[in-house]
Amino acid sequence: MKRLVTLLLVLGSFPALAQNDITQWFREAKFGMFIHWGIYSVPANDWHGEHYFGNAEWIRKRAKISTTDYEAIAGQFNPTHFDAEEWVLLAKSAGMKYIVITSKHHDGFAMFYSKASKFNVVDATPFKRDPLSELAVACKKHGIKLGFYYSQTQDWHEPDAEGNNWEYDPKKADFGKYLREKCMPQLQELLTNYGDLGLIWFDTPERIPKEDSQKLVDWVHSLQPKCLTSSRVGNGLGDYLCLGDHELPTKIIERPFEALYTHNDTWGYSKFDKNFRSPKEIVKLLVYSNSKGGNLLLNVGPKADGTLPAESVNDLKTIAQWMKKNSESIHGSTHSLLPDYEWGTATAKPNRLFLHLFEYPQGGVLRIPSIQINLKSVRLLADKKSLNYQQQGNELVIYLPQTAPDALDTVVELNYEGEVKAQSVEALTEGQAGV
Ligand code: JFZ
Repeated sequence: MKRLVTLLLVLGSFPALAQNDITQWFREAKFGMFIHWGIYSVPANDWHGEHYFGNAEWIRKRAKISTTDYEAIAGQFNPTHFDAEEWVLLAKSAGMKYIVITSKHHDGFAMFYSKASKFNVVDATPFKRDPLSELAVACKKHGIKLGFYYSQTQDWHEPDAEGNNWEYDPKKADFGKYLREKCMPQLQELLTNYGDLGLIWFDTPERIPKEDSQKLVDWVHSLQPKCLTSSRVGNGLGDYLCLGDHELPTKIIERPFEALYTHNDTWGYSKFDKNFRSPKEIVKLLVYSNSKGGNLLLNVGPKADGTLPAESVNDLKTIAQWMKKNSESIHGSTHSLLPDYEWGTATAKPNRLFLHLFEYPQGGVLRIPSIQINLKSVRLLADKKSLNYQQQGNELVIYLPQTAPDALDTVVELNYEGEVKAQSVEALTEGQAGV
């Protein structure tokens, strides 16, 4: 049982950011696109007729593919339909403010031109183009921040890195050598050749020693002081917190954070996976992340031909329609100090509260118990139509249309003056250690 206590809420006074806070853009972004793209999109979970389910970017390890066979896949990777601007515009229309793409996943293949390893998209594929540089240009043109995922510890192509225990003996691995000769030089390439980056998304720290995690964070900051590092760099370091995969916080987290979700049940593209989350579920994840003070990073897995799965394109277009009418409740907003309710949750700006109705109340009558608020107006955010309401004692009753005006998420905007007193869940702040 959650113990309820009455808190005095002063919604205009969120903690001020230090002037030089490099996380500011990230805190304001709210919604990002994660892209897991690599040569694993060629087998797409189908390895010589054997079907795999779940994370398609793990095919090499799961099927214990040899270096020779895996390198041969690169020879088939030719995504001629890739159009960086199309991806960026789709993300932008859905209200996403940043894109994070796999520059090198655990398979060790660089999706960028690299002098540090021949196992890269320009040298090892018939495509010969550098998709990350095309993406960097398109992001810059359309005002979207770009971040690179980089698997710093696992690299199944390298005997000295972690992960490939079917071909190499982990006891003989010289991790320092791999760091010096591949990981750090490639990070330098990424941080030098693609303009200003928003972040480096490190992942699966595994057994990385603390001094190496620190070395990587320092390396990134020495090359681009404003570039953020994710907490998965390991050992409690990093500039912002990545939650566990498919994890939503239940409490407000003051530290900048990101919840991350796949669209279906894999990060990389799988031929077999049609189990996509609906646009409504995605908006709900976005709103609940925002209602706890953080971002949602939603993944898409492009195909080997360079196109996005039709489901991802369609669903993001549906979300774009919702965003057009309701973005004020996301961008420029953050958590309120109200609890979650059975119908949904709230986000806030100074003097405004946004109620997100995911479970539309019976007959359109919304009852909020235990709230003292000096209301100026109550409206539907999408069309600014005023709604009738009543305040009796500490109960607020809002009279909405009988049926939901927006099946995804109907947003009610409360404009108020002064302070709000509401019944709230105790200890709303902090918690959630994450990864
Ligand atoms: C990692 C990767 O192995 C995976 O392929 C994908 O890139 C994903 C985003 O990150 O997988 C993880 C890492 C951490 C957790 C779960 C899966 N976790 O902490 O819950």
